[in-house]
Amino acid sequence: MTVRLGFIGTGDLGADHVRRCANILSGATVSALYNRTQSKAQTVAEQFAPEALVTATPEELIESPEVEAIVISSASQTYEDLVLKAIEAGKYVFCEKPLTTTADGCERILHAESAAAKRLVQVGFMRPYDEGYQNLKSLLTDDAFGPVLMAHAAHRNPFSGPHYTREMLISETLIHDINTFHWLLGESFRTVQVFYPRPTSRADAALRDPQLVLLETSSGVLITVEVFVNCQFGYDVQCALIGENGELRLPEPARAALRKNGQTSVAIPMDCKERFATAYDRELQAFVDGVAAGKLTGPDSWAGYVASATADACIRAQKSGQKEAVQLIAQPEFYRNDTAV
Ligand code: ISE
Repeated sequence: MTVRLGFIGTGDLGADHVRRCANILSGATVSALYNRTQSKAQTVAEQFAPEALVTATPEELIESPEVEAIVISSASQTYEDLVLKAIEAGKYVFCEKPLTTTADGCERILHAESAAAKRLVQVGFMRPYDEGYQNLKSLLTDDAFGPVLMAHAAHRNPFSGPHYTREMLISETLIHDINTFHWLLGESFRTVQVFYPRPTSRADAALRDPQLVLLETSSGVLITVEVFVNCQFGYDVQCALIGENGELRLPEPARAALRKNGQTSVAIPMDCKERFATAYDRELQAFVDGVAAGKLTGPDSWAGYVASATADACIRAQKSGQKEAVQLIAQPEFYRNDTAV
């Protein structure tokens, strides 16, 4: 069976997902494309899927009989409306993170999906598909490690575009770390606090880059996350967990070390597409396989909701300078037995 995919948003990451579908994934084909600037969708179609339909609106794509399942990588503000429309059309939908820009929007998706009585949504958190993170998770669940007490993480980008705002350090960047710890530890968060260290002079002062976020989980694990989106040197993701019996560290991506002129050097990836290339392949393959099997796996709308509700609390904490409580609704029954990655 070949799953016919429609792609909404063919910008940087969206075009990369189209390429992935055309060249790497098995069991899927690119059947339609939509982009706000239509010529961009046409260019991507010419490059990877000349037969694909280029639609004038996202609704036309969602409703097209040529499209069995939808991949959304447009601007984050458009996700809620598009995911709700896909659910209404009864179609499976893969939506990039954040599922919605605030927790309210995620709640509407939770209601719509539970009312449809069928899991239709997979959220594009790719780290659970990364081999290093999977290795961390399996060692963590090994009894020998003992309970986790603390964790330290860093999420660094070389540069942020001029469009980046102070809130986006949370809603677009930290959101990955929130989901990562939710998934790794299997618990959500109680409180959050945001600290502003001395800012870098290499970014707009209004951004307040970098930021240090303190997350406290329901069982009391304390997690520090450094978010630094203009670190200059590379796309760098670090994670260490400290347990009663030891420490676990995320491995660096495998890269050969060059010894030359009295120095050793190892390349650092420069963006997420490079750092998580294989994880992106695997998350989209899982989506295609889930659609073909009629049963999605991977990050669900509940994971999207927990991440957005925690991000909302962090944005409140950015403004208040205080510790803020994370307010979560009770987990609907519908999501309790979902298959995580
Ligand atoms: C971007 O949207 C991503 O998802 C990247 O993984 C993250 O590092 C970056 O900060 C975001 O802007």
